[in-house]
Amino acid sequence: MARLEEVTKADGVQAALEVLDRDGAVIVRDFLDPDVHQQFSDDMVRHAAGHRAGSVAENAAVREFWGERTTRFTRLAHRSAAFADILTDPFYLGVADQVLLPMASDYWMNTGQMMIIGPGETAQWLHRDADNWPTLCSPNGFEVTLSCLFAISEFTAEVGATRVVPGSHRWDDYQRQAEPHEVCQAVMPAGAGMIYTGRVLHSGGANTTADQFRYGMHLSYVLGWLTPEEASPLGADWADVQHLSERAQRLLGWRCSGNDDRYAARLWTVDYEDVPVGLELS
Ligand SMILES: O=C(O)CCC(=O)C(=O)O
Ligand SMILES: [Fe+2]
Repeated sequence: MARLEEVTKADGVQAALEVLDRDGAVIVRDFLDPDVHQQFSDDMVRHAAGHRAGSVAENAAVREFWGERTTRFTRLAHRSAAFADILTDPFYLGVADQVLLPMASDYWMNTGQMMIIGPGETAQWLHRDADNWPTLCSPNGFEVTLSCLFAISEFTAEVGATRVVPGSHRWDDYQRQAEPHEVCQAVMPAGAGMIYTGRVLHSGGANTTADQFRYGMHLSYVLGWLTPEEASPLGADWADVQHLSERAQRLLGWRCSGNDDRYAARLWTVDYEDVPVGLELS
């Protein structure tokens, strides 16, 4: 069976980029700072109690993709003070800068989403996250999004560690189905994370345990000129973000894009000013 390669932060951003370029995914073993991890995990366990598994969407494909026994929720900057530290992790942003900045003057958060896979859940279908923007997901295309699945609890094969098809971002036929032997699982300890490109095939795994929950947190970025999955500034208030850096505010949609001296164009403005200026917040 295929295997995913691991790096540590000490190996450096370049080492992660090399594996990412070759395989489409790379595990960073020591991703989360232990204190941040503990605080975030405590907050998520508390919030999970208020959320049901499965979606109420009318669209059956959405309900299936979500997972009947999977609990998902977002608004993470509103729900945990520790989230901003993960959102602005220098190692993750270092990788994202290299992958996404060739195609845009900046990027913002696509979504920060808890994916808690419960006992009895079946495997999700293999997909590419860049299919959120279908015309931009093709073998000859460019990267529009970068994702990471953080293991908030340990990711074992039995509990539903993410399935990945290494190298599938480089296939010249995106209609091709993966063979079983091409699929591996991102088995990793709590605190680790798997960074993967928007063009690699992956999916949530099956949870075959009787009583264990897989706490995963998906955090992705998308080019600043594309619409993100999550309406982040509608879910995190100014009070949640006003103390954060401008970079974090931009990632969360509380600042406009295009603060690039080469261009006059700015997107996501209020009164054609930056968001806090237009709203007279700062
Ligand atoms: O839960 C996982 O491991 C991955 C889920 C996923 O890929 C998705 O919902 O887009
Ligand atoms: Fe996905």
